[in-house]
Amino acid sequence: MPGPAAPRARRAHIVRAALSVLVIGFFILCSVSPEFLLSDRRRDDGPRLRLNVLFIIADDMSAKLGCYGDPDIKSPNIDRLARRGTLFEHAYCQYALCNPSRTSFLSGRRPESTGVLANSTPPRTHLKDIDFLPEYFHRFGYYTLRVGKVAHHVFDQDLAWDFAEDPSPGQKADSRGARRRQQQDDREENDRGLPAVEATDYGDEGEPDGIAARSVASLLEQNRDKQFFLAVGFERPHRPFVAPKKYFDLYPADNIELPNETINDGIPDGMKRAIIAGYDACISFVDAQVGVIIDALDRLGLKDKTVIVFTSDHGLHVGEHDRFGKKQTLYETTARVPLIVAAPGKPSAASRRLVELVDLYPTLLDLCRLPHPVGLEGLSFAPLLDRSDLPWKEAAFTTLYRQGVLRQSVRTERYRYSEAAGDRHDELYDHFKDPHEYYNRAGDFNYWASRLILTELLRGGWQGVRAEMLRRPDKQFYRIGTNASANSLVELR
Ligand SMILES: [Ca+2]
Repeated sequence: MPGPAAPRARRAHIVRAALSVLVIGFFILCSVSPEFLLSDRRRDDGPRLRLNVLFIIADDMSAKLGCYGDPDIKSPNIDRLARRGTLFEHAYCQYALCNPSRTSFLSGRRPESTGVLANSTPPRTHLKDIDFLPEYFHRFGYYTLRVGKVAHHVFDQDLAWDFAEDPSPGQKADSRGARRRQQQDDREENDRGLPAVEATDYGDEGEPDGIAARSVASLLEQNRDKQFFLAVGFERPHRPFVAPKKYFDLYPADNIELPNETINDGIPDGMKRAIIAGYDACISFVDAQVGVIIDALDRLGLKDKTVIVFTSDHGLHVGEHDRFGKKQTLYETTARVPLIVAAPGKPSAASRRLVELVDLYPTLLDLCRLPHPVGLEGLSFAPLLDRSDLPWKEAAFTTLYRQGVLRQSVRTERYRYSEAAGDRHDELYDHFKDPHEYYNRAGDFNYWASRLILTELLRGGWQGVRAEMLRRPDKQFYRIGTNASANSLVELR
């Protein structure tokens, strides 16, 4: 008679056999293809395998860089970032002022929806329940870090981050720097609104942006094994135009060429040249800080795990249209921004397609394989990172609210058209013939048909452009508005 030990022996045999199968199977799997395991986990969207995000934002930086074809600007670090990613030649902000622009791209919504049209309006005034970009990434297990000005600085606390730091020379460097800068800020008020300019005798590490870049390098090292979303906002080239002297040495003021449109406005030419030189020096200074961050990322082996974005909240007039240190216009100078996106595995390219800062939110979600929340008003341009010349949306929109009047501007491949409610002061510029926007064609009979099309394009707004893009990938024709009749098909270009 078999005792009670027999079933136990059978069970033990079965368990041993099952374990053997599992172990042998595991080794077969590993020997065939270690990547198989990796790809399998990728199919599961394993959170550990999602890409990190490094989001670098400059303040008031026009697309005035070597990689954008400016032969006078020294920007070797941003240029090399452009060579390893996609440089967008026609990227536009939604509002040429800090807080409205930043609130827009951080919320993924346009200024008309955020209701934030001034620097004094808190970002959540009309958006209480939404996730801003870092908050959404946090929901999916990302460790979110902020260094410097990402939202408009007085409202940076309104967005939730896992870690936040505001570099200040008063904390880590010689306090003379902070005092001197304050004096410059005060001087701005007494100087016809012109930006103060000063070359300092500090090293990069004594300036706020230098501190920020080195802090980011350190944070990358500390968090290299985490899945992170790290945003760094530089203070420059926003006024006052202050940077270490070595960057001013790159731009002798006597060599600065004034834009053609400068007029006799009582400001001495020498002062104008000094302001332009100061702005250019600040661009090169920020470029060097970008280099510090990119070098750290590469040194830490994070290049193949991290999406890098470089952009600015809007551009700045520094001589163009005879404005010095001015934003809040709807000219190309302020609406256009530098934008570079470098993602692992994507080719190096330059894209002439129209993209908008409001597109960044869904684009980053796509690159990190996160779902889209409802309410986003941009369009992911992730496909352009694979094919930079894909047919794309026909128009970009920028808004401005001043003195009680809402002005809106639409940019197509060829034209910029801006108008205010009530059809006052319309402006139409033909970028094929007039890239500096010297000649307003709004009243020119030769442009009446184009103006009609652009007016309707502005009326249809971003929804009309997006709807049409999804329906008509061939892009030969544009259907005016969203509810247009069949005979409203018009050739746009
Ligand atoms: Ca700004």
